[in-house]
Amino acid sequence: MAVWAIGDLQGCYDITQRLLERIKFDTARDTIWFCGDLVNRGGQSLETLRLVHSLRDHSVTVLGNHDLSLIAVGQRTKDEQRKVNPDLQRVVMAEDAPELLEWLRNQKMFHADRELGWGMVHAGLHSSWTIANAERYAREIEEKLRGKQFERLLRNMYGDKPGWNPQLAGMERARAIINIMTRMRYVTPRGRIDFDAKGAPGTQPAGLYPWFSVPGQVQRDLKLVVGHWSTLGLTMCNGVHAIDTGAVWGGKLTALQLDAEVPRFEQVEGRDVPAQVKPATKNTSANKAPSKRTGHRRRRGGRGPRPATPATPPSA
Ligand SMILES: [Mn+2]
Repeated sequence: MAVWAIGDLQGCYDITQRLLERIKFDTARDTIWFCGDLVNRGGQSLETLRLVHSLRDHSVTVLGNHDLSLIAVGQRTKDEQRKVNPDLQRVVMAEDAPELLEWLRNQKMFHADRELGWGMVHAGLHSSWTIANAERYAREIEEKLRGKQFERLLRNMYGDKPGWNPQLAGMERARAIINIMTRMRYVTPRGRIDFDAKGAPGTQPAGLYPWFSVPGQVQRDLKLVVGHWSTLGLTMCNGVHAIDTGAVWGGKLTALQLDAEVPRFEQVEGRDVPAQVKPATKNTSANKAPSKRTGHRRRRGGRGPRPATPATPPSA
């Protein structure tokens, strides 16, 4: 029996299959934790979503920003759907779209397994959030997503504000939680998310910290596995294991075995051609305007786990 966590698939179906072969994934004995961002940019989002859906009894999925965007796109009119990028369009126009999107909408924002000793979230947790806090806030969003008001939530989730404050209520509270769990990379010591800085640590403006190493971090009783931040590379810091290694950008797709004595990683090569970046229609690209991807392409070749704060930018 093995429990594996796998980083952002981003619509890279062939690569996902190759990784499943590499780890000899067997539904009779193994479980996979998917870190979110199953779709978008890789060109095989529909196939990828069908694959993860078919593994639903043998896996756990937390939602990423691209997954939430896809669910939101699924609620729009056909005319509006024709404006989104072809990769997502194929998903929402597919015959089985209702089933796939309904399943996706019922996935988690945060997953914890105390027996295993691990928690999983797509982007990260606020520095003040314990595992119990994260579970509670995640359930708030999941209830809204699964409930009658899910369309209202999807319409109101876009936006960078407000920052987290436990007194927040309603849609502002939901937006703050969603931004932390699905979009955060760098934060200020006071906990404000910077939505512009996306590079590897060392490239960020002064006063910003990776969310997992900002001063005043609460002690958590579980290790965490996260995705979302492809320029970070494979990183282990303060119990946080970041495994989005940018498969869609020509990096690698990573699996981390969670029930191994020592961290065990398996990787396969990502896409040969890094994803095309084009100015997508507003709101199609996961809660934010697409950024310039210059310098985003990852080096090829072997990349073992990196220590906490890699100093070199990712571009070769
Ligand atoms: Mn993401």
